[in-house]
Amino acid sequence: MGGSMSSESQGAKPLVANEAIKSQSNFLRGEIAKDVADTSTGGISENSNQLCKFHGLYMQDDRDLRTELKKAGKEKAFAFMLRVRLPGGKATPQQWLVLDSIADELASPSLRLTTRQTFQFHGILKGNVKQVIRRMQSVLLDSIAACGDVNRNVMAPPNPERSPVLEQVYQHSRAWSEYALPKTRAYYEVWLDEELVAGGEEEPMYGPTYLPRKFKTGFAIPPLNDVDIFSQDLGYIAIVENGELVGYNVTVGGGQGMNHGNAATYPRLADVLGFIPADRVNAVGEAVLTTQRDYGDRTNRRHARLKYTIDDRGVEWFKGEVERRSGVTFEPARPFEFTTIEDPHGWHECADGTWFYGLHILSGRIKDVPGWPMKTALREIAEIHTGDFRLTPSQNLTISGVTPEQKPKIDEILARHGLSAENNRSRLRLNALSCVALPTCGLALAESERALPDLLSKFETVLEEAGLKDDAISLRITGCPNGCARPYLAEIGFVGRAPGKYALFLGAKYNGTRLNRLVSPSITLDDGVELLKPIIKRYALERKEGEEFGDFCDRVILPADATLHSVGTVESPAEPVSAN
Ligand code: SRM
Ligand code: SF4
Repeated sequence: MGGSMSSESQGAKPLVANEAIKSQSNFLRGEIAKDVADTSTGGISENSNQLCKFHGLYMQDDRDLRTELKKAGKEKAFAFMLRVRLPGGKATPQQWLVLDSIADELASPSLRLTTRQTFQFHGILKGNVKQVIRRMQSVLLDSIAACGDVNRNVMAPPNPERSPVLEQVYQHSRAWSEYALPKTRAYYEVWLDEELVAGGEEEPMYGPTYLPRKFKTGFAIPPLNDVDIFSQDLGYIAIVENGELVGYNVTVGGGQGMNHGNAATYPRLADVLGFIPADRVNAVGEAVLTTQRDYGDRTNRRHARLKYTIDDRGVEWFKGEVERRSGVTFEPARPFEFTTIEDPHGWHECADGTWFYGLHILSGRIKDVPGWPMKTALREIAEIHTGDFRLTPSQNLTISGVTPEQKPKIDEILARHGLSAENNRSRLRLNALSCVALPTCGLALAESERALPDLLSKFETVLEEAGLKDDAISLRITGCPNGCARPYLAEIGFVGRAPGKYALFLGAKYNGTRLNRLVSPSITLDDGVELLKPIIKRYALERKEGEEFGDFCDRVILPADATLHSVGTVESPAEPVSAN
């Protein structure tokens, strides 16, 4: 498969600026090395910033300090965010210790677990980036393709039961992650001082302009939909028959990002194309990826994701193209059922005699605060642990492969630092997700991670009053409509639109198979709680046997609500445009 774009798909419209940046970058090198060496500024040029994303690196600035620094006539407080590539969210204790030390010595002193099962560092000064990458490399970690217009961190069920099927699915996710990595040596040259490639480099799968936009893959094993498979550009749903993995149902065209008030952008659930044998994962993945490479819209980054390519051309056309390119004919999809998205918490014994411990971590933020030394506790665990760590798509952590001898020692550390109590929270809190947003995210329109604890406390009171203290309701909040915490798949979704203002969405299905709908286009969090109070009370009184909150809203509240708006019907204030 060659690396060229279909000119048919691009029409007569000019290509977006990112296309020239990519094609002129000599396979993602550009002027990054020069910009990083420039000590006259803490930042880098915009062109380099765009290219750095393919290396897992974003230039950011502390938005809390912007006004003050501007008044003082000073440069923005630039620092870098680095995202680790960690297929399936699996890290060794040795890797943990190195990442922990990087946070202490070379970045903001917290580790942030993301909604795609990896670590992010914030606050890395330009002069420290190389050192961070070197340290990661010393424990075989990198940040290649963690961001950028390529296949990103591949998600897979973290549930560490150590069953053969789980391990097989993990291995498939890893193999696809490796297979779809860019082949350029740019990362090694720029950050690890590898000798320059003298030319003749190629990107056999991507070509010189890579993909039109980011591309995301996930693997799920029913009945657990922890990876939100229908939000992925490409998904593999494991089909297990008689205890054996026989293959996958392939899904395509999921995505969350949209813009307020722009009906041409929308979250979308993936379509199921059909069943393939397990050994065809890479072949089908490559065909999906190259079809998107050739037909994705390179003239408009707001319309460049795979979901739009599929909606524009039709799913049957897409399926035919994938079959033609891969040589694989899809069989009819095999039956599957998802029941939940929830991570397991606490201790669980596995079939092989080991144990795992699921630890809730609010917003995935691991740091030490007075009286709550989570980071220290996890470092102590990493120092003695001989199994591994698994990061979950809900920003939680699993300590897995714990031997019966080690279990009491780990238990003691968890108890001594008060972490065992972390799992004794309301199920609302255990399930809640938030994106990073302020102060680091350049696209945030409102608070998210920093607003979540207070928002949850308010809802917990409402649930308690309604007698629903132990109900699992999914609540997700983001600082803008890009959807980094997958808010359109939450039963209650708050999506930032201006400082202190959010669009409120209700009615997604708890198992991640139905999107929610817009209920209020712009509301404060407090008003959102007030609006939901009577709805939650009604739910407590009127729900059918076993009916979940999202289903109740979908059945009872949404059609009857006169203020209901559908996605995209609301005028929006100006939003920063991401060239990500
Ligand atoms: Fe995201 C951009 C954080 C998962 C959709 N996302 C960003 C940036 C890099 C902002 C930027 O472009 O300048 C954010 C950095 C904030 C910071 O300070 O750290 C950011 N996204 C995150 C993370 C860290 C959220 C979190 O709190 O965990 C997640 C990192 C995942 C990872 O490890 O790779 C993260 N982002 C997601 C997801 C969820 C998912 O992939 O499962 C989505 C929705 C799914 C999807 O892609 O459709 C998501 N992020 C976006 C978008 C909108 C894309 C679109 O198609 O419209 C942007 C903006 C863009 O691309 O223009 C964005
Ligand atoms: Fe930033 Fe928006 Fe993503 Fe939140 S959803 S991290 S505010 S881009």
